[in-house]
Amino acid sequence: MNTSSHTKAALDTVMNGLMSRYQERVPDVKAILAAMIQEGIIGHENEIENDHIAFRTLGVPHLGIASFEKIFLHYGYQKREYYNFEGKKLDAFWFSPPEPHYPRIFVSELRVKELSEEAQAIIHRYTQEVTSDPVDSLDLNDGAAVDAFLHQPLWRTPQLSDYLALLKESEYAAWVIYNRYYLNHFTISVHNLPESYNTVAEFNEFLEKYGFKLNDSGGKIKKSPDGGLLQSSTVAQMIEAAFADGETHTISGSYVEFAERRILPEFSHLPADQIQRMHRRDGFEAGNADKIFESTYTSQTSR
Ligand code: OOG
Ligand code: NI
Repeated sequence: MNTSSHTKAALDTVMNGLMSRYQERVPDVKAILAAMIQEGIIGHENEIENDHIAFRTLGVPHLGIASFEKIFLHYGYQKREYYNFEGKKLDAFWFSPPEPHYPRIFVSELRVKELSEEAQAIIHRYTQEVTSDPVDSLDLNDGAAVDAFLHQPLWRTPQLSDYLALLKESEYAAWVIYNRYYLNHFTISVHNLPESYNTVAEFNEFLEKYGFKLNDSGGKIKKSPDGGLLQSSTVAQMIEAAFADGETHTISGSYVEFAERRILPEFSHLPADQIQRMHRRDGFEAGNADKIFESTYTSQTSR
């Protein structure tokens, strides 16, 4: 095998590992796929196009995007635009995949230094256990090792009191201190689905008919100013979380997103059967993302 087939095999192992843990944690995934089959939208789960996946990180030494991105850059992903989320104190980038059948990746990072002294101290109590970049000691060509890394705790299980203190100041911080690198969401592309289901507006209607609860922050449909990217998402599923000292608490886990990428104006003359990914609106939109983050926030999960 040459280097590139090695890295592809490793990337496939990593993607499969991420998706299988995610499906176990988010029962909505299987339920949505089953509803799509029941409705006749797809014949089989493997027909789904995964628009992108997303991860959350903490901006502290040895962690954050600078560490996390090394994994996917190794597999041929390319770093693209930067996004700033002022109120949520987040930085983010998206990464385009080495081949069009792999999902894009959206990675965000909390600007920990902008939090209160108290919240910073809580975060550092955990993250200071990490004294060198953990990705540097991974063999990135060993997909199973990377899969294990992405699902292993990087720091000890938090105290419930620390989680609750963080939650008051930054819901994002609380989410990461417990969930770490767990896949935050995967995203079903709707624009290639059959007619009557190939817009976010119509797909939302189908989801609500089957009883799925959608994030309504800023409205159920998030639309980019250029009109090319429309997104919606479910409200995060709640998980029974085991904290230190045997305490348990119900907290936000992960969610599912839906994306419609419209054909760019310069390709609007192309016949429908010639339209490929490159002809559609790419990338992300800060205004949409700002509201999608709230899929795990108490304002949405407790509605
Ligand atoms: C990511 C929210 C943003 C998108 O597609 O714009 C996002 C998150 O909740 O971590 O997924
Ligand atoms: Ni997303």
